Parts: sequence; C-alpha cells; structure tokens
Amino acid sequence: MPDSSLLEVDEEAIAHYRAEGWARLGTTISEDKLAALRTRADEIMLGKVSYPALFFQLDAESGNYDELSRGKGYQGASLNYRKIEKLEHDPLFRELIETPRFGDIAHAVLGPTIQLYRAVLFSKSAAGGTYLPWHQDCGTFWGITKDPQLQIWTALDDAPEEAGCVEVIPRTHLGGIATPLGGVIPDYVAGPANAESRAIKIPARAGESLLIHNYVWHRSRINTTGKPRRALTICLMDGETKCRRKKGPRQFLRLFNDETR
Ligand SMILES: O=C(O)CCC(=O)C(=O)O
Repeated sequence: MPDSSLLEVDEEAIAHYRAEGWARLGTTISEDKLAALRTRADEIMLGKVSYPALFFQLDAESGNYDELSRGKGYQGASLNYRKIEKLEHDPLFRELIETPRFGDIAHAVLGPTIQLYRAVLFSKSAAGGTYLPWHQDCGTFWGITKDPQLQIWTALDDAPEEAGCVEVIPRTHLGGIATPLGGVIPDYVAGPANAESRAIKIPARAGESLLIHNYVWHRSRINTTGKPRRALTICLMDGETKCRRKKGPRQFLRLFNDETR
C-alpha cells in the first residue's frame, strides 16, 4: 500500500534495503542534538546520569569479541563500554528513537503497529573498541515469536573506515537465517560463502542513518582514529511480535502508533 507520508528519498531507500539488505537515509538529526547525545553517552558511561533499566557491556581489553565480559552490567565509570541497551529510558535518546521519519519508514516496512525490540548504543572508544564479527540480529536467542527485519542505525560521531564503520555483505538477508540460534555467523558458514571478498564498507558522517535488515550479515572492526565512534541502533518490529518467555514475558514499547493509520 503506498504511504503518502513517505518521502520519495525514503521510498528509494526502502527499495534498496529490500534488495540489498541495507540503505542510506542521509542526515536525520541536527548537529546540536547530536552534540547533546554525545555528551549524554559520556554521562551515562561515567555514571553521571543513570537509569536502573540500562544494560552495559564493557569492551574486552584485547579487542577480541570472544573475550567480552558477559552479564556483569555496569562496571564503574569508563568510556570503554561497547554496548548500552534500553536507551529508550533516556529522554534525549528517546527523542532520536521517535524521529517521525523513522516512524514513516517503519510503517511502510512493517505495517500499522510498531514496537521497539531494542535501542542500543554501539560504541568503539578512542582506545579502539572491540571487533564485532559477521552476525545477524535474529534467531532463537532473541526470544520472540518472529524475527525482526528492520534496524535504523544513526552515527553520533563520524564513522569512516578507519573508525570501524559498518560493513555488510549485500543481499545475504535474502538467504534467511544462517543458524537457528542467530547471532555470529560461524566460520563453517562464512568461509564457503566467500564473505571477505563480498563485503562492502559503509562509512558514515555523524548524523547519518542507515537501514539495516536484521538478516543481512554485518560487522564492524576496531577503531584506529583515536576518537570515539558511537552509533545508536534501534530495532523495530511489528506490533504482533511477542516475547516467547513463559515466566514474565517482556512487553515491548509501542512506537509511532496513531489512530489514523
Ligand atoms: O555499529 C556497529 O558497530 C554495529 C552495528 C550493528 O551490529 C547493528 O546495528 O546491528
């Protein structure tokens, strides 16, 4: 169904995302808001602003994904957190999450009701961060009744190649999920698929957003710029998707829903 509120440029982006598994939206946020978000990211990492619901993961000192600490949460003031989840609890991040243009795209891709699976800051600190291997964002590990398809990634800092920009293997989303568990693509799948030779890099300027299909293989390397490289990813899904957990199933935040759709 054509959506009259959709910008032409977003129609083109959605077509590219459907065909290739990713797309550029261009700049979606103003410089003053970006500056406030960068400050807020630091404040959260340093414990100056805190919300009980936030989930934290520190970088591995080695930069090796397999050596990340898991399940430890906040480990004290540090700018070396690689991942902070549940940023919908922070009003500044919430405003970015609720960007009306994101809502128009989400409705065009997902339908009349939208919920948020997660809002995550992916950070590669000035010290380099962690190498994030080829992965998909889906599978039984995610604990929901249907794999999500749509992520909107927004750079808070410039993310050139040297900063560990996002890389994708175009069209891999068309092959579906690589393993039932989802997540990291095992070597026995990535090797025969010639992942290295098919990879493309997607450098981005601060304030630019990308659409990323949850099934497209994507990764990001170490940051060698000596400056932080942070981005907010929101994963959106349709309103029918439910948590599979029997005990205390998660309730997902509804977004962009209005009575007129
Ligand atoms: O920004 C990054 O380094 C990783 C992004 C990512 O994996 C995602 O948005 O799903």
